[in-house]
Amino acid sequence: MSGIAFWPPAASEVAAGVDAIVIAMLAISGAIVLLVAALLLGFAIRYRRGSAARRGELPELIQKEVEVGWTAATAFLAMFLFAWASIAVLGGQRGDPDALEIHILARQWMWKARHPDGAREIDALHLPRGEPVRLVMRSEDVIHSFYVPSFRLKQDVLPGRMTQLSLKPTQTGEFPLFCAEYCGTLHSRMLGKVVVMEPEDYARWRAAQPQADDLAREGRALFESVGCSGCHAPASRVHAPELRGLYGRQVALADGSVRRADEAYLRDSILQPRRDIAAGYEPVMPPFAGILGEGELQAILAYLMSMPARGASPGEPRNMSSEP
Ligand code: HEC
Ligand SMILES: [Cu+2]
Repeated sequence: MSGIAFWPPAASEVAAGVDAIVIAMLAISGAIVLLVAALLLGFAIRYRRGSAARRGELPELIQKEVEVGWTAATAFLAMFLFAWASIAVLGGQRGDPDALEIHILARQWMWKARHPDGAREIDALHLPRGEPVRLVMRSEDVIHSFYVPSFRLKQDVLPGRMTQLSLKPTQTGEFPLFCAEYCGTLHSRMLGKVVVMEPEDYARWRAAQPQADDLAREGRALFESVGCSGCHAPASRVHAPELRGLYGRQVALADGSVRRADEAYLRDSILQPRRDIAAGYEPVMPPFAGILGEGELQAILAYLMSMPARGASPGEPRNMSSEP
């Protein structure tokens, strides 16, 4: 990519709205600059040395009215812009439950993406046009910021905390992806591209990618090497729950509540097992927060999510058939 695109294409659903706000703010700021410059010039001429203009104290009343007037007007203007921008930006973040969920892992200095069936890519992100997408983002090290100017969207990516970005691409093509938070020596090279394709092309692209197997396989090796299997393997002497087919199931907890074992539940169960104890088990599992890196955790999660329940219903996406 060469040069700077001062007005990149508007390629997401919120882009046109954001542009309208930018133009309105430019127009308002421009009008204020003109007004101030004109007054400055006018007063400089009128009150130049030796002119006959009247000088001295302003009448008290006029002074007060002008003061109240401009304070109220600018406060109103600021609140109006605040409301307008909030509605435009937050409206797009309400999130669609059926959105395509893609995981983004940022690290010094690359962007990694993982698609629902496990297809992975680095410094590139393929998206289908016209479909709602939710990016679930985490950082493995420092704070990064996911920024796609053509989408008019930017979101910080933090270590130890998940952030989300909902969007809907509206144009096919390739759009640059930047890191917009200084994150070390090669920050300026933390670049990628977003490739928006027609939904059929995206489906074809995804099907052609190597699937989750490699990530899940990595997770399976970790499952043994960090000691999970010592308790969770069927033959273990520790009384620990069966993890096969856990993903997506309803889980009864010791406090009497029931939760769906989604990815967030699995993640919490590994990092902070004392928070949600499975009913009928002792809270003997050690917390793995600070022990597993984000990448390792994602591999283990991919492994857990890839294990089908015995007699799993078809239709559930499962992509690893091998036994634990
Ligand atoms: C010392 C034995 C032990 C080790 C080691 C261990 N676990 Fe556990 N795990 C348990 C027990 C007991 C429970 C049930 C009580 C609870 O929910 O904390 C459990 C619960 C879980 C759950 C929630 C299951 C459910 O039905 O709600 C998950 C997921 C899990 N472990 C994954 C792992 C992973 C991944 C590792 C390795 C990083 C691991 N465990 C290491 C003993 C262990
Ligand atoms: Cu960065």
